Amino acid sequence: MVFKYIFGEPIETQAVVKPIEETPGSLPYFTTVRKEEGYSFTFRMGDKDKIWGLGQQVRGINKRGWLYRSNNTDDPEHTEGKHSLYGAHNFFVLKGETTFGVFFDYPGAMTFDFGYGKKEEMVITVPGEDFKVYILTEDKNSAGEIVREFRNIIGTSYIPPRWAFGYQQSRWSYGTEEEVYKVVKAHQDQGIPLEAVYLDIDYMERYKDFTIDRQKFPHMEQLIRDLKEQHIHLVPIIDAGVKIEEGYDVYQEGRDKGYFVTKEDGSYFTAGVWPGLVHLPDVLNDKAREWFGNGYQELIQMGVEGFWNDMNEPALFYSLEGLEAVLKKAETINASQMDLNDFLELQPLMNEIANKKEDYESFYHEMNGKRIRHDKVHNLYGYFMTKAAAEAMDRFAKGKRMLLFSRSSYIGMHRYGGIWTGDNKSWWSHLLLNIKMMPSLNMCGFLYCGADIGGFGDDATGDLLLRWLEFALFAPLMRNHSALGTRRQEITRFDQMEAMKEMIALRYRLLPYLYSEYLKAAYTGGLYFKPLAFVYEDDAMAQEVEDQLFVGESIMILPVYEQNRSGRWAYLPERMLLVIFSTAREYTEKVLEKGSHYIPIEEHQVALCIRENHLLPLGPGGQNTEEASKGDMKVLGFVTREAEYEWWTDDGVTKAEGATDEDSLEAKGVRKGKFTVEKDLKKRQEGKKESGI
Ligand code: MIG
Repeated sequence: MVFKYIFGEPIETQAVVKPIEETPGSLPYFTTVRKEEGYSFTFRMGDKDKIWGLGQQVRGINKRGWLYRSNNTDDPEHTEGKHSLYGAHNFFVLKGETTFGVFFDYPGAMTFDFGYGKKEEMVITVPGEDFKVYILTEDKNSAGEIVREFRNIIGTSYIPPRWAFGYQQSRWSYGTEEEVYKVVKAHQDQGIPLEAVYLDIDYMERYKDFTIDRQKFPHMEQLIRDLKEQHIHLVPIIDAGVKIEEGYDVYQEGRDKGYFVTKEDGSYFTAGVWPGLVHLPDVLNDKAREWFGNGYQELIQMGVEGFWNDMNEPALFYSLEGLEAVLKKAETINASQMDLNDFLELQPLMNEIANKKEDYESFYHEMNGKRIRHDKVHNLYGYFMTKAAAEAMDRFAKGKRMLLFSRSSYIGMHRYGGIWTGDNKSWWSHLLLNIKMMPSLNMCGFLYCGADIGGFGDDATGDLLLRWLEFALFAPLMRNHSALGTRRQEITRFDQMEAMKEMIALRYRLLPYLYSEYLKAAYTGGLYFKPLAFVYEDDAMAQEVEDQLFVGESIMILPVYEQNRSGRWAYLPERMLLVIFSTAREYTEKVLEKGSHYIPIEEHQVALCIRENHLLPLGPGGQNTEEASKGDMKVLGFVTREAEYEWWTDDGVTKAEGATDEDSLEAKGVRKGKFTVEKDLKKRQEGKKESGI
């Protein structure tokens, strides 16, 4: 059951797409308190209550015991002391004696205190008057079913083209044509599958959106064509801010038509980002959004089939006013007479100039005929920038699935694109963070997700990259990306390259299964990455396991996320078949009983468990997703009676024209096959080595 409560006159965020009648009265479960500004909602938690959700956030899968703030922020330090990352995903399930789901459709900054202030108190604070709250309940008190209910009201998640499940290589930046060709060649020489190469900000002319630096990319059209012939897609970045420069058509048009956000006095708000001074397109305004989307057209016509949208929190290095204030302050201080107090006053001025609250409160959007101050809708900016791109793709590449993902997001954007989790670091703790974040994102509708494999900031080591690949080979978005100034991170640069290559090859063998499970998760509101707690709702141990995940219905993965480890402990909530892959073709199998086990997993190995009477189809693999989707499939299985696997697929490129959530799967192009296996237990219990399947 879904109950909807309306406070004031909420902004239409389009997060929820199913029409739901308003429920009169006040929120169940919570004590509502009217504050001077806004409301707070308090719920007394039981000792054992767990909280799942909130999407892109720091810390564990169980969100209890910390204060989270939905306030989309460009902050590259994803440490556990932080309260916000790039997304605002205001949905969670509380699971305990009572079990319910909650979604706060409020696009301004708000907080979720999950037992931070008081151990047993949940306090949700909305510092605004206008918002909607959805409360979801379900007969069996199943967290998974509540998530499904939620996913059903927010609409089908974005489905990328199948090639976007291939291995992708990025770097800030591959700055010239030659460099792109070199990266491609380095992979091809080693027989490493590669399906996308990314262009970071340096392909543009002085960081101007929708331009190409022709000095560095004189033959862009040909580059795109050449790569595509080899099944490789070139994926350019688009930043939110539009450079202020006379003669630059995007700037001039936006300025003349009034499509940028404005300050109180009606003049355009000016900020500093990569291009220098910029205006921000008012993507919350329908006309401005369509106009900004038109910018993608030229690249699409050149053959580009994928984009990544960056800096759309929106990130502000500074505002013009903010910078002026700092410089003015600095002028008042005389260096030779400066005392420590002056210094301590001066020092943070520059450090704190970025992404300032006062700046976000100083500009306005024109949304559906209403002038709205930015901070009230802050968390929608990345969502609507991505919607601009998605709508443009529908106009300029009709009927074709395109790759699209964003850094900043809000629930609702999950229908238009995926996300990458931003500027993580080459740290083992961030591999673990990646593992824990994925299921939470899935709960909020974001399925096409991934972190920068190997880590973005800081220097990666070969063992970290390898272990990371061993997890990320299960993630829909499998992209290696790293920052300017860090150690080069292509797999060809490490001693462990052969092992890394095998893990990528294994990804391609798993592709039919992973893609099938992705389609199921998207079309049925299920989780692609599932915590054990969602599979074994009555198993107390399983409730707490956060470093093993189900991927789809058949397998539980056991990633190794610590350095210098040749194995790990794992908890099996039931008897399962352990499969350890040493290469894409060689593996060992062993039945393990329910309970805790130490499992040796060498650096070059990846471990997963198949559930009893479940199957894992394996494809032939190949150099690209097209090859990997054809040909004979084998199945691995742990079959003690019989097992069946329903295999879903489609053509991988077509976007079902105008299909609505109500249309049948067939109408959306989904085809289903079936594997059935009957087997006797004896053979499987012996544990045997097979190769060359
Ligand atoms: O201020 O475009 O998260 O992936 O490489 C940094 C350069 C801007 C942040 C993105 C990152 C990208 C980088 N960008």
